[in-house]
Amino acid sequence: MADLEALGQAVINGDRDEAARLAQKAVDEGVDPEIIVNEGLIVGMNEVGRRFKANEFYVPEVLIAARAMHGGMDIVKPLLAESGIEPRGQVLIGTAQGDLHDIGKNLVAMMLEGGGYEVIDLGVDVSPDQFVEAVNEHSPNIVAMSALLTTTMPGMKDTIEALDAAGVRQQIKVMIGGAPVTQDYADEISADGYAPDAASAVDLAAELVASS
Ligand code: B1M
Repeated sequence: MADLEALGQAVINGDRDEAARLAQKAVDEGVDPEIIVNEGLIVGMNEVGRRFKANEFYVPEVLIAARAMHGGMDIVKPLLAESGIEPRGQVLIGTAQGDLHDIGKNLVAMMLEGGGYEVIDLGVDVSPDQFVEAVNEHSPNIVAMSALLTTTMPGMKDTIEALDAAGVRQQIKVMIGGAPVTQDYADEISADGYAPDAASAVDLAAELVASS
């Protein structure tokens, strides 16, 4: 019988092969793909987020767990697409213009995927115009920006202003983060939310989607 608890545990253990094997086994046994994701993969990734917040897990463990989650998702994703199951929301993510630091951004993206969001990753050094263009193309729920340099933080403000000027600011929520970023800065530039770490970013995304 499909063991979704073991699937979640394989994610926590960062065992990609085991996660893929258990996901395939559940699929073969006819378990609903949404249940495999919600009661196996996401449960595992939520626990990873909790341990990361509690300083029981560090960046390497989270990255390895995210890789295992992807191993399971690779099996289930085509079935989810076929069955037309909607993700919890769509997030457009990138680092602020001029910023090449992507480790934190990648962690946030992986945790969001683990939390059931569809993530479109624009990569690093994303200009305000590129964010606007991508919003027009994808109509996401959330635009998420990461900055690690004090000198690139203004790129977040410029992006919010560009979204405003393009007339799309009201249709999306903006969340920001990164080591030098604070709640005060988020308030100052009228972002909708700030998260201090990747696990909190998932909680914030849920709040923002619920309030949109
Ligand atoms: Co650079 N770097 N770096 N660097 N680098 C820092 C950030 C720095 C603090 C080092 C220092 O001087 N002590 C300093 C910034 C000073 C400042 O502005 N305050 C600095 C500098 C100055 C530079 C260069 C200018 C150096 C130079 O060339 N003279 C240059 C700039 C390049 C550029 O971006 N244009 C540069 C280059 C680089 C490397 C390319 C060598 C490399 C980046 C590799 C890569 O990312 N692919 C690098 C690295 C690795 C660092 C340090 C060592 C580590 C950053 C990191 O990955 N942390 C960093 C010093 C340090 O922090 N000890 C440093 C781990 C990561 C998991 O944390 O990104 O904070 P973080 O993400 C966290 C949270 O912040 C949050 O969640 C994550 C997980 O919990 N979070 C979000 C992040 N984004 C979020 C978004 C959200 C929500 C939460 O919502 C959307």
